[in-house]
Amino acid sequence: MTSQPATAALSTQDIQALDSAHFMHPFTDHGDLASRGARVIVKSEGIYIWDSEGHKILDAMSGLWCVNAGYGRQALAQAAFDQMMTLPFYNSFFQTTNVPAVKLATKLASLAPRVGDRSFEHVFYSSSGSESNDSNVRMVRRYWDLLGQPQRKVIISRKNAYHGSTMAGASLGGMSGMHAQGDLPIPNITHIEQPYFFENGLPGETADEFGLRAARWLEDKILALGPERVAAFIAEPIQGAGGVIIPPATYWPEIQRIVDKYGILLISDEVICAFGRLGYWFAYEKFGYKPDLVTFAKAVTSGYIPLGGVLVGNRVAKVLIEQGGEFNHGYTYSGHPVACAVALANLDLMEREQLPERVKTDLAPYLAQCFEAIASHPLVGLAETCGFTAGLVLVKNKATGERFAEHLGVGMICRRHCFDNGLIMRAVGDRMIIAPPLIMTHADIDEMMRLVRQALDFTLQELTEKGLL
Ligand code: PXG
Repeated sequence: MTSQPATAALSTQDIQALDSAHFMHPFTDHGDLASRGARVIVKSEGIYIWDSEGHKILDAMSGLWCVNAGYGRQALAQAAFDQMMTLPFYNSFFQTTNVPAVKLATKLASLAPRVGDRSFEHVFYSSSGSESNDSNVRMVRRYWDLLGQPQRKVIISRKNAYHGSTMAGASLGGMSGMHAQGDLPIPNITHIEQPYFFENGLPGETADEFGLRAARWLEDKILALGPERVAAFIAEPIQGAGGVIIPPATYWPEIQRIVDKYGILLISDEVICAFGRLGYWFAYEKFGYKPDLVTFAKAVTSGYIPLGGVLVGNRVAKVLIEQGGEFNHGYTYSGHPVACAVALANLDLMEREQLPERVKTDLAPYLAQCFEAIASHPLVGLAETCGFTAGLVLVKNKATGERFAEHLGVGMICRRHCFDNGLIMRAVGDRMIIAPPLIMTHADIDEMMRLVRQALDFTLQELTEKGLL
């Protein structure tokens, strides 16, 4: 294809052809993409995006779990513009700093609630969730080295967790498909089963009993490894990319008991769950546990510009700062002034509009009510919500809970009907999930649920016609 001036108007087909020829997408089968052509997203406003053919689509995934403040927020664009004209970049390596990075670290420290003996006065910056988790591995290992326990190397995570796509991030994550490519996990990372009651609960077992049993897999693993070798446990408050897996109420308190008993560090990966998604600035507050390190990214800027980082709790910060000397780790863009300025504007907007509070008192209860109603749909075997995110499981037989065969790709069929009818919903296997912008009104939620129900009806119709039910 001949190259065109950047300003030339391109047809959808032109863009798709150039896309296929030059752009390697993340997590994408390019043979598949070339045959159907990528959907070209061209603009956005509020809770909607539009494609190049003019279709209006309700974005019930907030971009990719990040546009919490919704699209088209002028204050965020203005903050980026102003900061770019003042100081677009300067590094923070060599005894220099910048005002937005300082203000943001101060702001995040003020938003992160103190729990028990844990407080968060320090922030380490990166540009993504993956990088932040790499930083966590470095900080955790450095911490134990400084305390004279260099044998404490192993980080325990969970199967079906998502902690990013770098070597360390993908290793910490528990996605078997990712481990299968690239010799992962890297050494000294191991996984326990996830707390997914619907799949792993025993007949007759209550959710609370299962929550305790699932947490004790951590203790079993610590004992099998030898507690003196275990450095940290990392987990998402609820698993996002894994399919909105919500642990039973007994899970987190028991995890806390176990990490306390063996003195191991607790990393709360809140890349998805922080900044209002579960009705709190940080989700550890909702579940009442005491992390030492908190990973953040995504909604800290509502996704308008890349920024990530780690809230470093006093236990770790004290050792790294007071005993560590130079920490030989950092990124060019650690504390990027434009990203930090956008984050400040975003947090200010979220505070003014009381988005976390709104989720807790209004949006979450309303969404829960809507998902209770959709649970009666013949294809739905389970419908559950947590804060302003939700998942439903598509089943073949509602009475018995029998699942569809994996190769049928029923989740993808449902996702196609969503997309074709103006709704973005993610499919994780046969679990359909949403995480909509936190600015929705009840009328927006009603419209979203109408589209969800329609997609389920179309899926049911297609499966019936194909004789798959
Ligand atoms: N931790 C968690 C909990 C995440 O959800 C990351 C770390 C990595 O962040 P970066 O910014 O490096 O991508 C994530 C990212 C999905 C999906 O399909 C989810 C994520 C990324 C891509 C796809 O749901 N979460």
